[in-house]
Amino acid sequence: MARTSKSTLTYGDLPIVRGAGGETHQRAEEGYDVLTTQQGMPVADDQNTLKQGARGPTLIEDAHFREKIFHFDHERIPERVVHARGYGAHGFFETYKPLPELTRADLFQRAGEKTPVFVRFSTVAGNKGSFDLARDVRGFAVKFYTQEGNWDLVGNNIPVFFIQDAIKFPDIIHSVKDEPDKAFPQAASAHDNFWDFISLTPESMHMIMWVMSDRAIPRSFRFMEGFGVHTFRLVNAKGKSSFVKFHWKPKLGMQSVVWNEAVKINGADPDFHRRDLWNAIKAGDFPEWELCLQTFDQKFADSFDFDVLDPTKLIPEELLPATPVGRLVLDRMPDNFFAETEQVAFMTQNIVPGIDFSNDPLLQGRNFSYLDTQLKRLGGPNFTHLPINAPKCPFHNFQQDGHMAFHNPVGRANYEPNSWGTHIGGPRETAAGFESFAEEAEGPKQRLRPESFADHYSQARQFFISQSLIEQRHIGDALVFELSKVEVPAIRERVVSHLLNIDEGLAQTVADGLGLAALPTAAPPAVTPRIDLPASDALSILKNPPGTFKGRKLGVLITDGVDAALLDALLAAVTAAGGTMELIGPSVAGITAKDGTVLAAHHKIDGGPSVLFDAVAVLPGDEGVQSLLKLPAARDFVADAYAHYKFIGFSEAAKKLFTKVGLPEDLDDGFTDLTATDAVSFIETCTALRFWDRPDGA
Ligand code: HDE
Repeated sequence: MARTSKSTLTYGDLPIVRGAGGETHQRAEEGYDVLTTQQGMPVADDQNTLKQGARGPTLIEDAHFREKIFHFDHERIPERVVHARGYGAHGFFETYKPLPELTRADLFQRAGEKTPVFVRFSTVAGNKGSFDLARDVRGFAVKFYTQEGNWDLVGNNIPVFFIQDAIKFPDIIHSVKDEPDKAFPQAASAHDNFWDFISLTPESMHMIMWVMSDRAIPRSFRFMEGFGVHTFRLVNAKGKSSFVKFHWKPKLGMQSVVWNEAVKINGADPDFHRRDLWNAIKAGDFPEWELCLQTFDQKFADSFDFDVLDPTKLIPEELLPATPVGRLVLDRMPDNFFAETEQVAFMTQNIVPGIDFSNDPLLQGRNFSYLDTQLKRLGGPNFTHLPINAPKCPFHNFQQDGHMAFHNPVGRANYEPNSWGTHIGGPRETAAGFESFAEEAEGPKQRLRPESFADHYSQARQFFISQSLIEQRHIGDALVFELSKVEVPAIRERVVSHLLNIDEGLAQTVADGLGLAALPTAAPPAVTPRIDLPASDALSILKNPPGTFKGRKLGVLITDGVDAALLDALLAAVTAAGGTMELIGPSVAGITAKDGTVLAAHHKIDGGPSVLFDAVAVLPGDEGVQSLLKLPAARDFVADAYAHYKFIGFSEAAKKLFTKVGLPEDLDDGFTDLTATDAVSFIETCTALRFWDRPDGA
């Protein structure tokens, strides 16, 4: 029987999809158009089940129907218990210069060498279908497919963590996820369970400062830092070990949204972060990060104020600079989300010769958890055979069989040692293989938190005082918002009692915001006195502005009668700065400019609110502005851009809309009259990203 209606090609000739899902059959290629069952049997009718008579019962012998429904019923795998919502991309890591003094890791031996990588960004608390702009930590997991095996650097966009010991992980995660009786709130920490646990866990205070800061509402994955969090080891060929902290620094600089904007983005575009990454990579605007290392020896570790094994602490860059050693470039989106992003299995225990663990008790616990969780999620021990998880270097061992094994070695030898000769007998150990750093360890077996982990407030304060005043205000606002959702007053007060140990001004602000009658007494700290550490500017986003509009987006609200030449000038200026521009109109069908040109809009106004853009221009025609005055979405566009401190370019007619919205008569310096100022200067102004001097912003 012929298998295609259009050509003589058969199912067996189907091409293979590039890299991604491995030997995946192409679904929709021209000419490969015969629908078959999984067994390869051509299907004649995919519209109707097999019935006894036209209106009769469905027959169980309908194997095609049963196979189709059975497969559909099994499409889902368990979502990740944390970091369920994520988005990934392929790329490469390029080594700047060899680092043999520090490490024998193969990927750091040759300048210019490119190691393939897969990166997955995620939120922690929300489930797979939650929105992108939850206030949350972002995962930043990188799988390096090195020539000596896969190295997974499974990090976050915040350099410290809530807890010091892995045994508390289920507790912190249960507390932040939806409450078990109600099953809400989802993807939000603003509820009693979370703050109850936090208020009883002072070691979380440093991390709390970070998650209440703008770091937890990034503008894009492309504009955030990443951190390995724990102290790791690098080991060189002579067996010498150095401690290391890993940092990813975005080439485009850091940027966050404001909270009121985050709330609105979640409604306007729940996929804001994934769309951003997809659009940037598809447009060839490949995001980059530099891998920077803070390396140090035991002597430094001993002299440092905190225990380097404590994951609630960081080492300020002013004390120990982070040196760039290579760059990460993301240049290709997965072909199939499930095969790659969903099935990718990151595991902290995936390290390579030249990299090793420290005794950080959180890291040690993670090394158990990640293998265990993949078994549950991916259903069997052969998840390493999936193309996204398999090493790209040769790999040979005597592991065999199991569910869905698709690396099936041939021959007799399936054990080691054997006497079947080098080739037939299979692989052997090598002296160049991985060896654990021979760290001395002694002491009684005990469940104990070291005293060196006991200072919970000094670095929390350091983070707070390192922020600009605007960022400090955001931390206060976030705490007030979150704690206002907490129903039990005692929990609110307990949190404020910790804040008193961090910063009295902050504690007072939060107490005022919550309407507390009086400040509670400060929580008794485990260690007194708190050390007053100097501010570290590297911890602030706003003190490190990107000074570029590259990778950013201008939204232009237009109507009939818009000045097309002005739009051309704006587009040229944005493009020259490395940004993008989108048009928003009363309809997507088209806008007729003053000169008669018809322009298609990217968004109808209701679907293109100003929260989706980094800066806006409001350029209605003289007549067209009248229609905008009546549209709530147009009024919100302007009111929100203003409240979110955005730079706003405008034409004369836009002033009618400004007045309608109630903006001050005297426009502040965040406004640029585009009929009087050239587009290039306006975009230059926009590189500051926000006009924070607006007193009545959100
Ligand atoms: Fe994870 N974490 N984690 N975590 N984590 C998982 O593994 C866990 C921690 C991080 O995109 C799980 O595959 C424990 C710190 C990222 O696929 C699970 C502890 C940091 C991702 C797990 C921690 C992370 C995960 C769930 C405390 C920053 C997403 C699904 C001891 C350094 C990876 C999975 C991806 C995922 C356990 C703490 C980062 C259950 C037990 C600290 C980025 O294994």
